Amino acid sequence: MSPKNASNSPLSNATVSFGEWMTPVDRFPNVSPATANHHELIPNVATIKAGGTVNFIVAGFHIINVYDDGTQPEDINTSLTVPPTAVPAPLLINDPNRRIYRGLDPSLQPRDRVEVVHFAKPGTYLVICGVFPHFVNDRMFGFVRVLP
Ligand SMILES: [Cu+2]
Repeated sequence: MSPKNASNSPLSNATVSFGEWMTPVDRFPNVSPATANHHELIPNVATIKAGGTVNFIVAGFHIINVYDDGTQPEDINTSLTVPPTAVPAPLLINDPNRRIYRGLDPSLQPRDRVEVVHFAKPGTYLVICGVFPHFVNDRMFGFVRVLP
């Protein structure tokens, strides 16, 4: 069986921590305190090869939005929003221009989950958290660099 695309390359995938639980914190038995969540993508720039994937490990109340090659944070129209399905929760940024992936509505999800995103073409892709105050106030974004 021959490997396809980047599936056997060392850069076939990367893991990005999409929000992090601070320490010390006690989450037992099922507690996710918003004040104990760090709003950052780590690493801030992930590198893979075309045809590879990024495993976004989401910790906290976050929504993944991926924008096409070359999009910058300033290009995002933050006046376009959508309310989360389950309220009360902060508004979610909903700028569809050049958006190639929008993740699950966090208001319907547990506070810890994984979303796996495939990148077919080379480029530099902006990844933002669409939770309004996370992106606007905390600048919660990063990039995926996809090599040929
Ligand atoms: Cu967030």
